[in-house]
Amino acid sequence: MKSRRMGGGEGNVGVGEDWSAPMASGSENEENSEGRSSVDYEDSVPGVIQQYAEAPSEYDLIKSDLKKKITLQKQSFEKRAKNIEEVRMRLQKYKPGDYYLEAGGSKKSEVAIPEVTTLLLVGAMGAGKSTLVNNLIRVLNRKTNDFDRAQVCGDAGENGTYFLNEYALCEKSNNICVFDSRGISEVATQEALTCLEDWMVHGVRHNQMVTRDCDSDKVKQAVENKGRHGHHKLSKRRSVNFVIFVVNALSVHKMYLTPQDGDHTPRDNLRRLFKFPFLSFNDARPVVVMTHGDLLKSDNDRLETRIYLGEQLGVPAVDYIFEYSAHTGRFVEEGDDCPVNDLILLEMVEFALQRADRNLPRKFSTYVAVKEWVEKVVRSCSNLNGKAALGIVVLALLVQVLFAILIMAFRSSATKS
Ligand SMILES: Nc1nc2c(ncn2[C@@H]2O[C@H](COP(=O)(O)OP(=O)(O)OP(=O)(O)O)[C@@H](O)[C@H]2O)c(=O)[nH]1
Ligand SMILES: [Mg+2]
Repeated sequence: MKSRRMGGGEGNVGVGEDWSAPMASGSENEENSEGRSSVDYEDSVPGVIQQYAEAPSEYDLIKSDLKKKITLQKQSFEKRAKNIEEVRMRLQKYKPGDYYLEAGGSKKSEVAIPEVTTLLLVGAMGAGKSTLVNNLIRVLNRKTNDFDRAQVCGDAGENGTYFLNEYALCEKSNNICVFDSRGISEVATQEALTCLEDWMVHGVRHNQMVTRDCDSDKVKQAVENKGRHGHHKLSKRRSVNFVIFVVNALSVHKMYLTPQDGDHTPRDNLRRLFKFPFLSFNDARPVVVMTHGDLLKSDNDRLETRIYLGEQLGVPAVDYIFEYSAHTGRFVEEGDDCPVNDLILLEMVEFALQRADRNLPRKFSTYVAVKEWVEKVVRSCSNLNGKAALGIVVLALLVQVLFAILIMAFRSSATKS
């Protein structure tokens, strides 16, 4: 019986992870609390082990439950596919901040709502990021041709994306944009992480070139020649509001089949990339899109791969991983479209927008900053006694009142002029 440990507990982003060193591979022969490995235990109590071997393990039960849930979810998508138009309309009418939920005493007016909600695509080379952009544009705008905006690389994975590219998802409203990015290879992880950190902290720009130290001189020269116009300096810098993590099901399936003593570097790099803290917004980790599932042999292979991916990334396989088979051609012929696949894409976008809006940063407000400072002073005065405390509290309150008056005066003079 194939028995693997569940990796759900490893999903805490940033908690105890070392970003500079490759992660240790998961060990199935870990020692138990008594210092004995499970193999020793099996040798010493054969009767007990026989019983356990016959009963389904906890892992197998969880896995079969997940398989059931994924199958039910698939049926639900099939049923809801006829209402795809409703979801499409919702997304077309969407405005940044629509899904914001008030919490922690902050009102919507205190939140920095962006002009456009920006989603960043992150994933390995050839994972299907550019194809996903094209499919999103096709589905959201109901296009049957003229939707291949992003340059898709050839089957050999060459000539991929070397520039950050911004695409408006809804042509009419232009309230959601997606950034296609350069794929991340297995060997350049540390450098790629630094680049990602820069995008997540400082924002992204259309046409921004992405070269890496590990690129050959020939590649660097070619990319620099392509980007000679320097157009990106004229483009607006967008803060990333949420991340869509794109994974190729075939490569995950290969990781799944790798024997325990095999090379786990690709799996460790994938986990390391996904758990890179800068990709998360508070506790919200990137939404995962699993592509290329159509190339797996059987439905069971797809299910097992998705469950394994959820386990490795530490996200729920049912609700957090959106599995879709890309439409890879330039035209969609009559009967060639698949509403279930399309609905999966739309719901994935809605999922990303909800998380983007719920994690919007608060606006920087001088008044709020002064108010917080006054509160801090008042709190620290509780240790003092008598006149000194009273004096400091009165002074702090006076500063706050003075600030409020100054702000009001400034606003009224601004409206007059
Ligand atoms: N069968 C199948 N092929 C796909 C799918 N998604 C993408 N492809 C193909 O995979 C290849 C790579 O796709 P791209 O979209 O260029 O991949 P990428 O992630 O943008 O690659 P880089 O720009 O190099 O990082 C192309 O030949 C696509 O047609 C899918 O779901 N199923
Ligand atoms: Mg690409």
